[in-house]
Amino acid sequence: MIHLYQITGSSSFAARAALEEAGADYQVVNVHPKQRDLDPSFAEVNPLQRVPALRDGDATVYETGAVLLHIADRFPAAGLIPPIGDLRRPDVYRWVMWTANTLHSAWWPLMMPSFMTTDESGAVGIRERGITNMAKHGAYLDTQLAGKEWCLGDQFSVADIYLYMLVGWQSFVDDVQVGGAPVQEHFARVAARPAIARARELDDLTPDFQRNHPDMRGGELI
Ligand SMILES: N[C@@H](CCC(=O)N[C@@H](CS)C(=O)NCC(=O)O)C(=O)O
Repeated sequence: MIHLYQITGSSSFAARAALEEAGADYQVVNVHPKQRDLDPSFAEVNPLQRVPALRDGDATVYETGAVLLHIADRFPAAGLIPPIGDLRRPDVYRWVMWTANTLHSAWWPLMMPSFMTTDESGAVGIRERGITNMAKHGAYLDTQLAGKEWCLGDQFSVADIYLYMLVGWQSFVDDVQVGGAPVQEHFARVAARPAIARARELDDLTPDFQRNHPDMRGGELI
């Protein structure tokens, strides 16, 4: 049995969405964001105590990109990554690595600028630079997605799920949209998939990614 350690509406959404796409049999373990030590098994699965974290039998995996690639390999029939030897497979690696290294981390200066400096007055500049960088990433993504249905072209993959989640985070931040029409249309296409809609419902997210109950995380009031 697969156990997904999650905080609803956080990075773990991508893992849950991939498990839903795969039709996997899995159980969630809700982590309370302010009491991460409540369940000692969480630190056994991820010593960094961050979600998503997955226990799959004797294996453990954490880091969103790694969890997504593991799920894609674990459920080959779902076609969430081309098979080994298929020349489109490295495209998934590239997409997932770029998304993790660049897009995922590009949100922190926008969402939590004060965590990135000890100088209170520096937070404004960090956020402004974050907005400029996000505009560059959006422009790059527009070029990569123009004329394509999915990141790989005609095949849906875990790369689409990861990108979808991180574009959805635009709803957490005022006056920021990731990319133009190619990115936003890709977001809408992924959003319309039944498994993705189900994952949103399970995570209690609205279609534009807002939390229905912002005070309810990990199944508990915070
Ligand atoms: N690089 C990590 C980042 C994971 C991460 O920061 N997760 C956040 C949720 S978005 C978390 O676990 N926060 C829990 C907390 O800070 O209490 C990944 O991609 O999995």
